[in-house]
Amino acid sequence: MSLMGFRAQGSANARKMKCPCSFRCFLLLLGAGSLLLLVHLQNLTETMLLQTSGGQVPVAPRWPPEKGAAEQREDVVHVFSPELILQPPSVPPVSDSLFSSKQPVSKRHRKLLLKSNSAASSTSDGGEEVLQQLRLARKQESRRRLLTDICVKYQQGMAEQLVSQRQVSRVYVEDGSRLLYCEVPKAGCSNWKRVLMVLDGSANSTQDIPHDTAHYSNHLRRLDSYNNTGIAERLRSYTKVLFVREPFERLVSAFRDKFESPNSYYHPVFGRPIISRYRANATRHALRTGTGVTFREFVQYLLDVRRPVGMDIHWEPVSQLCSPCLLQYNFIGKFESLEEDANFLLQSIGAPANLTFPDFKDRNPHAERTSSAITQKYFSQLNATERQKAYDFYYMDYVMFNYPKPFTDLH
Ligand SMILES: *[C@@H]1O[C@H](CO)[C@@H](O)[C@H](O)[C@H]1NC(C)=O
Ligand SMILES: *[C@@H]1O[C@H](CO)[C@@H](O)[C@H](O)[C@H]1NC(C)=O
Ligand SMILES: *[C@@H]1O[C@H](CO)[C@@H](O)[C@H](O)[C@H]1NC(C)=O
Ligand SMILES: *[C@@H]1O[C@H](CO)[C@@H](O)[C@H](O)[C@H]1NC(C)=O
Ligand SMILES: *[C@@H]1O[C@H](CO)[C@@H](O)[C@H](O)[C@H]1NC(C)=O
Ligand SMILES: *[C@H]1O[C@H](CO)[C@@H](O)[C@H](O)[C@H]1NC(C)=O
Repeated sequence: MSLMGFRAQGSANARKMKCPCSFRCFLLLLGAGSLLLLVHLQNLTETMLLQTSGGQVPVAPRWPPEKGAAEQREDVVHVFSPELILQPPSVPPVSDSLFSSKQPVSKRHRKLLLKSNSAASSTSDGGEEVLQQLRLARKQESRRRLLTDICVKYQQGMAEQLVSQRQVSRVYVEDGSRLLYCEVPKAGCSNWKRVLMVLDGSANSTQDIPHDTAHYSNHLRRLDSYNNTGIAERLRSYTKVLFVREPFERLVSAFRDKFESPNSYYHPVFGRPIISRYRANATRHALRTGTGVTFREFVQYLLDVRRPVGMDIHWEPVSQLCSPCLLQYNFIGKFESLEEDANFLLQSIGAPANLTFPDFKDRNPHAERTSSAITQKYFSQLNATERQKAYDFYYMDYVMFNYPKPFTDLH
């Protein structure tokens, strides 16, 4: 069962059975006045019935109906012709605190349902919120499906490989909320670390955590620090989360961050060899400090098969950094919709209601955030061949996460 979303345990009378309950498993109530419509999502009821009656674990059906993965438009809210089931969900009210470490996911989902339910029946805004949740759940489903399709196509057999410690070395663990987060630099990772620190109780609020504390205080444990049993168990049962960003934009963001402002590590370690290799008439000063690397020099380094200095996590493709085909993430968020995706995730895992995703810009807070216009400007310094090579370099990230070609002349 590779493509399942969030796993959850069955309810009271099926407690021992592990059920593949996913985001699709949301029982969501759509309310309009007194009319409550229970939307049947992806054989949801069937799943629930099996779950509560202790039946066989059903094979998760695919939704939406088969179609070329690339054609799927995740942004489109499908007008679903739901098989409406006019039957209230048989979920007991839950009274324990919204956030407790031992709580199975299904309970949280039920709470979400109850919350949505009461919201939906009292205000129309609540109904909109439910629709929004549905839309985001579908988006996740579509992202997971695309990733699986791409992995089957390009990296067949990958999922059967044994996971090595190196492959989980970027993954952070939050045992309390049973969360694994793969760190992708330049895609909101500092704020994610803050959130993880609040979740694990090492901070009260994301506001209290300065950038360096988020990155260098050793509060957060990485998955490779556990033994093989610990790794396997967590990979099997935790919610695995990945946040990605448009690859060229991520690259430009990394370049600006590391080379355009003073940096006592990147200038000497990367800047010096880059300038010395790719700049014909480098001054002594430039060679000594490694300061002033141009974007074009940086890209030349990136694309050089014999790089004078190694890779770095800030520009390493996500497809390598986080091994998405191997780890089969349950949740794929995007930097382009960071807050929306992140808050949806937080809500789904039952995070405290007052914990929302922060909006701190850590690096060079006065510099403009790298946008697609800024990215285009940087890439205009390259010629067509270089742009194509850079695209090829990030090709897997482009297709795995459904980003369109950034320039029309690319193939
Ligand atoms: C969180 O707040 C409480 C009460 O204000 C305080 O006692 C505790 O030390 C704080 N925890 C952290 C990690 O700052
Ligand atoms: C959220 O609520 C909890 C308890 O209700 C409190 O300890 C915590 O400080 C609050 N966090 C924020 C960011 O307000
Ligand atoms: C792995 O770690 C867990 C918890 O730290 C421990 O209980 C278990 O015995 C360890 N397993 C092996 C094979 O070392
Ligand atoms: C290097 O400097 C020399 C002399 O200043 C100049 O003629 C030459 O064009 C420069 N080469 C490059 C690649 O800038
Ligand atoms: C683009 O730049 C590279 C150097 O990075 C050069 O080798 C190549 O000839 C250029 N291509 C074109 C089409 O100008
Ligand atoms: C579940 O979904 C599958 C395929 O999507 C469909 O063939 C089947 O009839 C559905 N079952 C129910 C009970 O809706």
